[in-house]
Amino acid sequence: MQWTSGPEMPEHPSPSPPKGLRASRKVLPIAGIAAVLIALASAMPVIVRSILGGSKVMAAPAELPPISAPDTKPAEDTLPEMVAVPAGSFFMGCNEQVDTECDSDERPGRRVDVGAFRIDRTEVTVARYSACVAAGSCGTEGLTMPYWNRSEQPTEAAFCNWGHKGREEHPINCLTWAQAQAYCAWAGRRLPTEAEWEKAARGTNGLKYPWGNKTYGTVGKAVANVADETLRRKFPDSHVVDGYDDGWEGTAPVGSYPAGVSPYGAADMMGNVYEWLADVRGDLQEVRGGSWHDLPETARASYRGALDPGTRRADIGFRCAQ
Ligand SMILES: [Ca+2]
Ligand SMILES: [Ca+2]
Repeated sequence: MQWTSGPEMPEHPSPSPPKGLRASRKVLPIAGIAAVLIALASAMPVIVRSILGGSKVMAAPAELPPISAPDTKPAEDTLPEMVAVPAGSFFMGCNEQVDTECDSDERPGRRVDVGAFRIDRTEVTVARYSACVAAGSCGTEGLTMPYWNRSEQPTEAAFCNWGHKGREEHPINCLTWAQAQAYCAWAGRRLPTEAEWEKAARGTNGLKYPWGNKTYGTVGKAVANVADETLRRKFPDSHVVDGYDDGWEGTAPVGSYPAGVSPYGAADMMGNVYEWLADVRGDLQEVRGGSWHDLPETARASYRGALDPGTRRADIGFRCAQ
């Protein structure tokens, strides 16, 4: 297999802030409208009955067609566990006090207000995603074949987790933004905004990483699944964090690094897979967090990436918020 440094994240178009909230509004109304429609549909028989009951003029119809809300929402206890992030401001963007690796699109560092929300403790796994497939609300198209630059990328297909026995607890990857969005909608959730994601990842005080400011290989424990010595043993040309070993050359089962959780207890906010977000940048969709083939400079809490939403890559998955 050809595998050197892996596919690069595309160039960042220059940012046009503020985009976070604008993008989330684009996405949220879909869920909102659906909820209203479902509420209306389920209320309909009651409304009809009360109209009929209150009217002595109108004859009872011979037959009312049954109206029922689509019952696709799964039971809460079958969905990924969530952690709570309280309302309040946090430090977003480049924290120059602790981080000399920032790109221009992370500047300036500033305080941003975010309302209370919850976010999945882990990335959505293959097993969780397959429940949505079984319910008929998620698709499997392309899940075994990476796709970018308008072409399929078979050399990376072995890293796609769908259909691989033993990877049920690994993150679902090789899926488009729309497929991620569909899962969250089915779950009664939504993709996080960029600000929500970053707050969940680094807390309020501008940590460089979820666990603090010490970089990979200096914490004393594996803190995240990035490009490490395990990857280099399998693909000797890989650029990796020298001396750091997290045990996985591709994705790892979610939640494998308790020493690397964020101040709110969210796991794998750095590494394993990048995560699709609600926010857009021009025609591109934001992703965050770095992955199993990233080096430390791109697996930092404030690092930003954006991709064509139709991209399917083995280093991109997602988690939902609410
Ligand atoms: Ca690794
Ligand atoms: Ca991640």
